[in-house]
Amino acid sequence: MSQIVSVQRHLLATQSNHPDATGDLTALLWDLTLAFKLINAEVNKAGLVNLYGLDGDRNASGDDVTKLDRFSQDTIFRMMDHGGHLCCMASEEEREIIRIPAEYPKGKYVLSYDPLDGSSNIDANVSVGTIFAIHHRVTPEGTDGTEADVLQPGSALVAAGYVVYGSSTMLVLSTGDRVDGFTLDPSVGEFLLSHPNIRIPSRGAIYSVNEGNENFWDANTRRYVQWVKSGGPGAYKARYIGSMIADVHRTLLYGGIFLYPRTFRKDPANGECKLRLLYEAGPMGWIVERAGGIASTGERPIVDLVPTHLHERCPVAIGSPDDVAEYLAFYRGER
Ligand code: AHM
Ligand code: MG
Repeated sequence: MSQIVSVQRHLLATQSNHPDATGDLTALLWDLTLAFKLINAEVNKAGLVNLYGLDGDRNASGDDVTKLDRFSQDTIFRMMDHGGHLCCMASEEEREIIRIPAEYPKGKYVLSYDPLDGSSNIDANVSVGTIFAIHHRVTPEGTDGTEADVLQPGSALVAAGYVVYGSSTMLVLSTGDRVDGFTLDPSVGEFLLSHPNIRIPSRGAIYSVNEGNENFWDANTRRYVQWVKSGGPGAYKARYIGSMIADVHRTLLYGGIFLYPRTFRKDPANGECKLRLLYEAGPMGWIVERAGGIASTGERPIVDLVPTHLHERCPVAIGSPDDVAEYLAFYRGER
């Protein structure tokens, strides 16, 4: 029979592979998993306690904020502000960086997160999730963190992961070497290792993109999707949930490609992007790469982008290496 391994045990085992580790990152991740359990409990009972629906506010990117977005944002902040591991935080829901209150010690890490990705779907009971990314600070230890600590590329990540609050709740986590999945056992409130060392299939049979935007894509992306639909790489299915966390999670497990290309709707010259580099594209791309996949903007690896501001967005092509390589060949006009 296979061993039962909790996320805590797994983190300690991972830490022991790094003799120079102080345990700080392990403790930080530990705290985060408690925040995820609290959010999970709330997401599960949302319908019962009237937490569904809008909060009447707009977030830093101009989207409507739902009550569960607010709850998730507050929970992560209240869990992480006083542990002494972080110098500051940044969230999709907050316009500016989130400072650690003056009375608490400032740590050596910085946390960026999307507290509840896909939340526009929540009233229909569609899977939503939390995405998180952890960098080492670049400013002097012991001081307040600044934007410089947050504005780092995916390639400098120390750890990242996401939680899907779904039919079962799952935490997918990497501290760099490999990607592991933990399923929450609600009867004991523990994340248990269920998907050790996840590797993305080299090719899938699913493409995932919002085809409602097709008329506003660049011509090469249109040609690629037409090619897939006409059986180019084989018989492919379309799957699009509209919740990045769920679409990328499926792509990680089953293979295939998830696209959110630039759309040329409002700005015909430059186009516009939907997904945020720091809170969505960067960490999800880094995880998929750690599992053997590719994450590209079309022009370059997503993890190479150095954000110039907190709410920067970028185009996204994420998935199985063979599928994304084909998309990139189309995108560059080589096919
Ligand atoms: P959100 O963070 O406001 O929920 O927006 C991000 C979501 C992603 O989860 C998803 O991939 C994308 O928006 C869907 O966009 P669209 O509705 O344009 O297809
Ligand atoms: Mg989001």
